[in-house]
Amino acid sequence: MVVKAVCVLKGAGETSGTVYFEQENKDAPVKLTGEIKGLTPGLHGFHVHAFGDNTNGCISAGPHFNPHNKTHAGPNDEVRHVGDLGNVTATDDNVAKLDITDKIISLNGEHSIIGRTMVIHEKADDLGKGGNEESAKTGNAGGRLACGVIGIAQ
Ligand SMILES: [Cu+2]
Ligand SMILES: [Zn+2]
Repeated sequence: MVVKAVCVLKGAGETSGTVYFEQENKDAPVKLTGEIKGLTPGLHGFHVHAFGDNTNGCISAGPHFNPHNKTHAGPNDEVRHVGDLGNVTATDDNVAKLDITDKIISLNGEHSIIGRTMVIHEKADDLGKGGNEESAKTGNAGGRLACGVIGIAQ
């Protein structure tokens, strides 16, 4: 069983960060901690994308991790992509401190995010409530500022 995972976020610009994941048992929620710096103050979409591929930068990570072919939404919605973790908030010091607990992603089993990519976005995720086609796919979160592959940690 995987208990801890880690992801180092890097991009073409100034945004970078580290995300730590912890799951006490395979049915427990996953706790995310860590921080992302180099963000404009405010909300930024934060998702698990399908592929652990950064060959052409963050774009190679593909769409949101969505093994059940659902529509995009927020982390507290019943129908959502597995990878939909909503937004993180950067404060005036351009840093977002992560404190997320999620019951859908897992470090184990069919919802495992190991080997996939975390992406931090340019803009806020509208959580599927934007009223247009793109909202139901990406939440209109815009460009990919930084990303990293999620790996097993010690
Ligand atoms: Cu994303
Ligand atoms: Zn999504």
